Amino acid sequence: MKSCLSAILLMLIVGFDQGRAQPPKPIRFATFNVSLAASGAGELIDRLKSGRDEQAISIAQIIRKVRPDVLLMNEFDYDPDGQALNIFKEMYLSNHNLTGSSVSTQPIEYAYAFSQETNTGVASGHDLDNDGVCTESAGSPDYARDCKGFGFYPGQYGMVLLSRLPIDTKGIRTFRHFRWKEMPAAKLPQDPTSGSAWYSPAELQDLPLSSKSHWDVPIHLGPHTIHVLASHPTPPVFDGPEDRNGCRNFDEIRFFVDFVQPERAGYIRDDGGTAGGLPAGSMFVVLGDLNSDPQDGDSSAVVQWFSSGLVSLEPIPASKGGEQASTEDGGRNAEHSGNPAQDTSRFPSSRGPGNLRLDYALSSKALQVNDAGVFWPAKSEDRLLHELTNASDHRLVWIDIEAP
Ligand SMILES: [Ca+2]
Ligand SMILES: [Ca+2]
Ligand SMILES: [Ca+2]
Repeated sequence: MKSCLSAILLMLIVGFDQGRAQPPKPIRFATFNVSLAASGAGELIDRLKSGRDEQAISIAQIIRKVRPDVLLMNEFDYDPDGQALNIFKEMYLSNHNLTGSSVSTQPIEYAYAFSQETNTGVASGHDLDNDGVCTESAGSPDYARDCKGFGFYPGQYGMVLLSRLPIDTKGIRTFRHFRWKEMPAAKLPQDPTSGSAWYSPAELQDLPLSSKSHWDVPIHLGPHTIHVLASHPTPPVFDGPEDRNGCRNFDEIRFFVDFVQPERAGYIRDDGGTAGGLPAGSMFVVLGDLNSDPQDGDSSAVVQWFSSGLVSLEPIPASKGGEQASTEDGGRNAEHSGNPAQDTSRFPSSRGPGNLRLDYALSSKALQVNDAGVFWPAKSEDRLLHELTNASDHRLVWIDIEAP
């Protein structure tokens, strides 16, 4: 009798499951420069802990609306105990009673997260901008420019990877300390007036390639592993005719292009001392604000990815909001040759570079991209959602990958 009941129960369960059988959902990967950098260490924690920080509410609403499975946040201040991140997750992302916004969204839980120190705001001990001064105390513009990565205090402009899929914590590799001079044929800047190297040998000994950090974070997807390659290369501006930031931007982007090609990755060493890049045929998704627009602005270094033949080029994430903003803002935007629907950032159009395509989610060719977008609704599409996007100067960019 008991076994008969079990058999009926089993049939019911199997029947129920079959009735619900659906094709596997695509996996949504996203990158978002959230611009949650404060003006002093620990300030972001203080701002967030009321649960009512307006900018953080808007950022959380965007994430809750788009619902990425894997999300890289750029410009989220790092603190060693992860307090700001925990508060943001609990009081904003997964909060059932998120207040202060007229947009209605469902809470979102990220069971897995990775964050670590970055080079931003860490003193180099050298005069890296060559203005004759090496400022030792945090907080001044010269201190920020002389740091290993531009920043007014350690942790500023940090990075966070959030995931609903398990992260292979033991497999994570970081490249925060990899020295720029160790890259073969590195684009090390020259002083155009003297013709000599911009950085002294002693400076190059202490200068990392990565302005924030470079992370290879493996994500488990059933029996498969997808490597998330996260970074935030320095903007190619805020320097002089030597173009030290433009040179660094180029090589920071090149690093991961080399990393996924075994024949080019031999020089790479991670922070634990392990050599080499990804094994041939690995699946990967490049995420980050790469600070490079293929057609406009001051760095076209991202073309290294587009011409590599290694990543899917279609569909290109786009939005109506980008198109609208370009027309509304005018100025430099009218001179751009890139399609404004593909812009992912909004900068001043007279004194600044205008709106650029800087943020990327690029997948290795073996992965099938079903859909892609920039979260930038036009006012005419949805005024409230449009207003949320003003919380950052960048927009969230996403791609949907078919489960392999
Ligand atoms: Ca200096
Ligand atoms: Ca110097
Ligand atoms: Ca543009």
